[in-house]
Amino acid sequence: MNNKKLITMGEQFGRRSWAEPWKIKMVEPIRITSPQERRDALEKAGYNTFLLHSKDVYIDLLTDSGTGAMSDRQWAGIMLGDEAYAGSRNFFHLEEAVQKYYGYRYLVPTHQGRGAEHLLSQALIKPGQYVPGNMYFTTTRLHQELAGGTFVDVIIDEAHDPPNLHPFKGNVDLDKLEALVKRVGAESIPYISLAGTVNMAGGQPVSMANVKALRALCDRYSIPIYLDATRMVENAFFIQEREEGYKDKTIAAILQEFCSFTDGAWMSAKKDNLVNIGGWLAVNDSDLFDALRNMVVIYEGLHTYGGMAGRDMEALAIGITEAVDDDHVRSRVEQVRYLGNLLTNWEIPIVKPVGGHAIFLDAKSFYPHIPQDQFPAQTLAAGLYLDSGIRGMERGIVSAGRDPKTGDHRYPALELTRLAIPRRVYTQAHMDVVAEAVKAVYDSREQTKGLKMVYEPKYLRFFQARFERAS
Ligand code: PLI
Repeated sequence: MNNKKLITMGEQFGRRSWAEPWKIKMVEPIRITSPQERRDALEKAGYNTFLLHSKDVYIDLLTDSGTGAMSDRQWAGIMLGDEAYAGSRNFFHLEEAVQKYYGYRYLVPTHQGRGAEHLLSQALIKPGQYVPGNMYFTTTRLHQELAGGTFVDVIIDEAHDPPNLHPFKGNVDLDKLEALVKRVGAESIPYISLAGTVNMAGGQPVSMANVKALRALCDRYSIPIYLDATRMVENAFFIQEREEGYKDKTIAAILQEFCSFTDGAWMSAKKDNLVNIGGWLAVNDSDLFDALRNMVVIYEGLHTYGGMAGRDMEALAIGITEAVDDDHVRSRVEQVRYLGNLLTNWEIPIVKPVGGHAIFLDAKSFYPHIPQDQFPAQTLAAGLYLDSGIRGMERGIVSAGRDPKTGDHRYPALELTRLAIPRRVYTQAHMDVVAEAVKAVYDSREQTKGLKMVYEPKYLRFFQARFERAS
């Protein structure tokens, strides 16, 4: 692994530039559709970008989950799959990689992140308990609720304010957390659900100082901390860039230090870990591990594959190693930032500072004339697809769902349309095309009408809901 910082030509000659630390060996053709084709496709999809067929999409920024490009080494690893039902050697490679880079003792493999969320929530949460965290994530909160818990948002207020330039908008507000502990009692809090970076806040990081202080507070009340490590490598990059004392530390060292303040982590390996499918759960407590290892065989598969094929585990073990390479992380975040800078130069409202995995367009500011219950962010995702075949995703009122107690819409402060950048897939030219498309949609914003929801599934409605144009 090469953890030396790359000195770019740009830095050498006083310009700021970067280039990807890889070259392209295989390409996948993509096709731009006609405006009429896009109108037909979007109508068929009920104005929901999740329901589009990917053949009708030009640049696919729906998600950075499972959409990255694997390296030649990962593909070589696929050929080394040991497909034994039990005790596959690929599992032991994976276990070693997680222990080495994340530092936890025990590993439970799962088919993806929500498999791990299910196991952890069922193992730790008792009905009536509260789970504080730094902003909700859709699947995470649902699993906590299905286990009988109530999620409580204890992120700092700045996270809910798109233009606020706080460098660590993912931080936990320790006063909010302590007030909750005092109100409900530490015994009603099974764990803190800490995410680094925070997806729904715009890919915003948590500082090392914050996790250290959180650890001290939790130790006072004997509350464990479990980390959603899905994009923790990107979080480590922001610590290296912004936090005093970390400039000369490697991403790998920062990642390990951060994890050392937590009791375990769950992972959607489809993001940071550079694979198309996979996940894991890792803990330090041996009793909890026994419980999880027993549960995984009910819901995912035997404890040495957890829903993955042997080849998937090998690609994942290699992906973990590649993910912490400093040059890789830097070019990944800088590509997202490149797109953000283009949009910022045109004064298009986005969440700032630009986060690790995506640009989040501030749909409330795009469409101040569309009320939140006419789904401004869903409208914007649809508008961008109609303009150019670019697919983004709603991250606002539709994603927030309904309050399970009252049945009313939740009205989140953030009404965002996310353009997530897959890892190692698109070029700078694609980013230019995306920026121009967003600008075209922004320039015609005043004529845009909102949407009404005509079909709503019970769980995680954003995946399958259908809409029509509001009259
Ligand atoms: O999609 P899964 O089941 O592998 O992982 C669920 C999950 C957990 N935590 C976080 C922070 C996520 O972002 C996440 C999945 N995110 C998706 C699919 C996304 O598009 O952001």
